[in-house]
Amino acid sequence: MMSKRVAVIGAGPSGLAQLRAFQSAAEKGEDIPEVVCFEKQSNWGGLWNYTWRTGLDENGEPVHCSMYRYLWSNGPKEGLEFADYSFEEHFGKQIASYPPRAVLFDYIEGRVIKADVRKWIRFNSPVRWVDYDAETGKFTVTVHDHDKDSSYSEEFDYVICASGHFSTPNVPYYEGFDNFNGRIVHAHDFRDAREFTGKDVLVVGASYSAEDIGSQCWKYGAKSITSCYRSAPMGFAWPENWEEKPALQKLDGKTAYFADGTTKDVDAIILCTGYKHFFSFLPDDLRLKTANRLASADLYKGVVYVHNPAMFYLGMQDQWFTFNMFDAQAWWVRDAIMGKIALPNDKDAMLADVAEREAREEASDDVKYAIKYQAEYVKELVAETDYPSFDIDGACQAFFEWKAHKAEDIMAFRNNSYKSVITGTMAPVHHTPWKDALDDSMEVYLQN
Ligand code: FAD
Ligand code: NA7
Repeated sequence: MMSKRVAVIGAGPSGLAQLRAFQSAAEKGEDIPEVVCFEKQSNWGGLWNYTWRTGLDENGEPVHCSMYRYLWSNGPKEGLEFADYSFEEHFGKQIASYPPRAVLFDYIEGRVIKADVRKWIRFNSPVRWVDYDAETGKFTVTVHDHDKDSSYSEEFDYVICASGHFSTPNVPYYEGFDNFNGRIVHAHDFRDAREFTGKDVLVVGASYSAEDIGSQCWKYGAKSITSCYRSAPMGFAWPENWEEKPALQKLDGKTAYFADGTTKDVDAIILCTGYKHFFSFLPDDLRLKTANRLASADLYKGVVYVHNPAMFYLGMQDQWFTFNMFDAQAWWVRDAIMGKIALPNDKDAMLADVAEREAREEASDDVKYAIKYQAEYVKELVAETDYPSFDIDGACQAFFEWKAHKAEDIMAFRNNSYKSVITGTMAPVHHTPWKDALDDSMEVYLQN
């Protein structure tokens, strides 16, 4: 055993990728550092670990989960498949392309059960604070153990922050909210679309949450959906009881006013207005400050914190690629920590890398360009480690088809299937069209 100690904050898909990366090196006989993963929740899986709770959890901590019942993958699973653990290996057969949350949770969990890394995780253990001492070159991580109801601190040589960035809601205020006689809820606290059956629902925002939560409400019988955008409409061919309007201006009683002068009476308002990168446990000198974009600020190679290269971040980018990108990052960070990859020894070189990534991202606002941009990033990292290489262009192809299927019919895109870039097998067509599949349990989904 190397004497170095590594702290991983969070056991969601990113943190678990990090544990699997170290375990795979150990499996090959390499000398790995001691890895300790701190997880605030009582189980792993991050956002994919569903809870009915909202607000504060059983320990009084902010609830992490932003997922909701009936959530199915919003992109094809062929874009996120682990290169070292295929869907076929996990389920014993190929499955349809847009699995519900419970199915993906099972898949994420399957790989780390196999790797036997649960023993590295301390659950019910929110990290409260991290300090870096330049003299000793060590981090002090302060944690609250809710099982024992006690706080303690330990020293580490490296810290990897994998705490996610789709959990702390961005909640705007609009005039008239205080006097509105219905429910106003952010997407983070949305749980069951059946709450809105028969209601006129206003959805604020024009990105994934607005599209999917609006679609859930539509599927489970809302009377009407009105969505409104600040910058640009989503522009899909919506069903007849869904209307897309420009920016919300104010509420007066139950009446919503929009920028084009039109109004609509609504029963409930769902704010799908995005999330904040929020790290209450990090001091100024370690805390990442970035917008939700593909080239995050201050991260060399998208993972090394330029102001302290013993501090790493996983999964902080906006995401086309998810699980396989977190893997590429985790394998790369592992190798940087284990000395197999050398980091530049001056900050300017790292900042130049960040600037180059930002400029390249800003060169086009075309969606295909953005998907390819992130694909190139995944390729770049995969090429520098022993993470199994896979057909990343093939994954892009699945994303391009997905985009076209959404444009064709937003309420039917999940009925399509794609080819695995890991095993080469075509996914079966799901047995029930998405709009009619009201039971999204794993048992029902796998009945193909
Ligand atoms: P998270 O999943 O957020 O995990 C972070 C972990 O860190 C959590 O377990 C949390 O409890 C823990 N943590 C946080 N703070 C602390 C602390 N102080 N101490 C200890 N532990 C802490 N991606 C897809 O690929 N397909 C989809 O269909 C999809 N749908 C999504 C739907 C919604 C509503 C949202 C919000 C996201 C969706 N995503 C989807 C994207 C999602 O970001 C990734 O799939 C993935 O969950 C990110 O993994 P992560 O580990 O980086 O972060
Ligand atoms: P996103 O993708 O960050 O989108 C946030 C949306 O909210 C976007 O349309 C914003 O409009 C809009 N927004 C933000 N602030 C406001 C205010 N103040 N008023 C009106 N509209 C606003 O977040 P999502 O929750 O949709 O998606 C996050 C992840 O969850 C994603 O990766 C999915 O996988 C699931 P803008 O375009 O900035 O004008």
